[in-house]
Amino acid sequence: MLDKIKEAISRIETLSRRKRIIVVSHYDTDGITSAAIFSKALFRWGKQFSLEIVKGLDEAFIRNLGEDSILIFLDLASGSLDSLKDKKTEVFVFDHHEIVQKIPENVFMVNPVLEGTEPLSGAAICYLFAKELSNDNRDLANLAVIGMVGDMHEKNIGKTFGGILKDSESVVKKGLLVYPSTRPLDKTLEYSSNPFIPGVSGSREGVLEVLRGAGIPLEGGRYKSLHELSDEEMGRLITSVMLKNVGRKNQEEMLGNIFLVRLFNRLEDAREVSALINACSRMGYPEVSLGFCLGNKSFKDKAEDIYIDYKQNLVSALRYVEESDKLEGRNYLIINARDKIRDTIIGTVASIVSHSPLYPEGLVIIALAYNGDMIKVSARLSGRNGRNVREVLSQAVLPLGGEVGGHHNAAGCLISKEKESLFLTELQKVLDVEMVKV
Ligand SMILES: [Mn+2]
Repeated sequence: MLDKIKEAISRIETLSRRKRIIVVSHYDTDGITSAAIFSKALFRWGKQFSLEIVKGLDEAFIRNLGEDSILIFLDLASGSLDSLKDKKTEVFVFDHHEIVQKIPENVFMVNPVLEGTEPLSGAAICYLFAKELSNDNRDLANLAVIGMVGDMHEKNIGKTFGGILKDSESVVKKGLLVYPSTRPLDKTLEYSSNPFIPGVSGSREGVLEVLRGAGIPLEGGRYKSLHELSDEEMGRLITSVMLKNVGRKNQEEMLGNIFLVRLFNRLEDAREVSALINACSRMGYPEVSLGFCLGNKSFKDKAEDIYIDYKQNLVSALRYVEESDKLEGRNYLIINARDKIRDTIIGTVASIVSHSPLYPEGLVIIALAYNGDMIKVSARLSGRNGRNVREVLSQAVLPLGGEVGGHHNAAGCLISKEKESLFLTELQKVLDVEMVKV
């Protein structure tokens, strides 16, 4: 892939002498960190450019992009190649998503999928680009680590990711994946909602019991943080948490690598930073998380305020789910939040519900929220075994028109608001019919 990156650099170098550059990136953590790395690298390279952060790409957006500029897409566009082929300008795509259409002549694609290398996030690809431009860009490696963690590419550390971790001087530790691993353990466990640990999350009693069971004492009036634990203590903590959770849906997902990255001259938990960046975007402030990633102190304070706001938003959304009327079947739960929950967090809400110990393995959870004249639909499967939720959505959407994205355990689609009741009827039909077959 480095050869591809080198070629992209020389092409951009030549083209940028007579054309402006427009960079477009995605609004999630990986997209924001990609944008931050790429803009810093372009700036240091002496290139002028403009940057746009988007929720997703649609045909109208692509049509409106100027053709007197080079177009550079980060962390997206692999699925929009058919729309890009009509652009009368050079297009560069630095992305890691699946390529479903033919790569047009005017598109230069840098994508690990093409190279058969280890899976990398958009931010990691942008970092390789930046580092190829100059070794001075190694200070951007911490952002690449956050992007990798944000896109959940962190389970297996391959050669490339290993190199990025080394450049970033991150600290990696195996352990329990509750975050932030930088706070006193009792607080981290008590406030952990992702993962939600039954009998521990939200329960002071439960937390103290787990810590006692693990033989982790109060020291000088405070508990150690997760990353301060010795290997032995970490082992005992894992046993103690697992004992409280025998038979739980996603036990092994709770174990993995903890990453500490340096930001604003402090070691921060990459998961926590990723959650903060995501929160800003989902609350409608992607420019704040971008400023934060670029190291701007005033944006840091703003981002932290938005993050608190986001968590409160999520709590009230979950309360709404608890209290509102739901359409319930034997193996499904439909939450129609209309305008009561933001479309940008409805997927997160559905995920949290699907991990809740209140609901059995195999339950299909479908949540709807308005987005202008459209409705955002998110489907999740509780646990691992059960119906393919992408197929469920596809069948329900088929008669109405619309495209479904996702996979077996998590999927989503957009439908027009006018079709709300029709969709709900179709959906219940699909869900009920299958129940008879089972
Ligand atoms: Mn990504």
